[in-house]
Amino acid sequence: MVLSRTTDERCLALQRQGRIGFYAPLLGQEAAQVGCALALTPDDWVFPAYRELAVALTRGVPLRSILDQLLGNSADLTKGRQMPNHFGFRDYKFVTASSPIGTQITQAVGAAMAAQRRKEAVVTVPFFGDGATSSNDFHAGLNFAGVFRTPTIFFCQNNQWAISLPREKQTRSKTLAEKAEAYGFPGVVVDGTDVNAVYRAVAQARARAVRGDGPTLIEAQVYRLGPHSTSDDPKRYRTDAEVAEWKARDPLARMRADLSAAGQLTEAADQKIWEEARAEFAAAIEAGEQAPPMAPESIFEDVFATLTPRLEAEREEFRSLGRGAEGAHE
Ligand SMILES: Cc1ncc(C[n+]2csc(CCOP(=O)(O)OP(=O)(O)O)c2C)c(N)n1
Ligand SMILES: [Mg+2]
Repeated sequence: MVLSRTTDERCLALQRQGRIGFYAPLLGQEAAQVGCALALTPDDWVFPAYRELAVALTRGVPLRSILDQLLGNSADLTKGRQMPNHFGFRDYKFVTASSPIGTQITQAVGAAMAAQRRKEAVVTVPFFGDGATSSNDFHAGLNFAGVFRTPTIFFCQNNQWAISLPREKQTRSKTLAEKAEAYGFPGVVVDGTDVNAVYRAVAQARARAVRGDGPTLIEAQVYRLGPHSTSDDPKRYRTDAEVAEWKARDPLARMRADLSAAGQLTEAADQKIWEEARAEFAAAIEAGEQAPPMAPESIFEDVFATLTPRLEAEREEFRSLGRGAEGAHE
């Protein structure tokens, strides 16, 4: 949670400095993501949206790999071709995020059906927001999951806002979790600022899914303390008072208070955790910024095994402009 918070703060600054192009902070949602990810196994499949940094970190994805994607450098596994923050890590069963809202929900259900047929004891977990519960894919996905009792944990982070649209305008339902009832499986509301509560809810849902008892919808109630993304100014649509109310429920402060009260965290140990996170970030961003950019000529690769004559000609023209060399860029 501390590494995630540190990354969030630094990435917002890096974007303002023009060192990365775009970032979507998860400030306030750390406990929901970490609690959920800890209750999964490395064999489970994660289908994230664009805000799941802490899920990636908890699954063991190196911070450096995440920063490489944000930088779009030559070490970026998505080769600079994906929108920043839409990373994917095959080795960690962390499927590449796509920007259209909700598409990962049906994909996760399909993957769960495949796991069922292969008799694999794994679950699939689509991550999505309150806004995504209005998407077609949410309803199609939950319906299929209910009918086929797929091992899927629908993990909804209700952060109260879909960009500038508040939760009250998203649906007349009292909770988002209760929507599961219509599809014939349980929906659970959990305090997403409480890492232990989230962990328990997801562990229960996982046990149920692996037993063959089918899916669960979990609504983790959180708040997006930061902007929707670096392209957003939340002051235009919500009050400082509302933000302050939720800031008082900062999941990191809660975790620190709980651990201190239990005698499991000293002031010195806490400080050390923050220092280590800052040092880890500093080393990762330094290495990432030193890596050369993607070679421009690579745009001709990976679509066709053999280039079409037309693309071949375009590549020749590209080379003749002297821009094909490794690292050449403007
Ligand atoms: C199909 C589709 N419609 C609209 C958008 C534009 N859009 C991007 S993020 C977003 C809000 C999503 O809100 P929510 O699901 O609550 O997730 P959050 O951003 O709060 O984590 C919208 C409408 C989109 N990406 N895809
Ligand atoms: Mg939202």
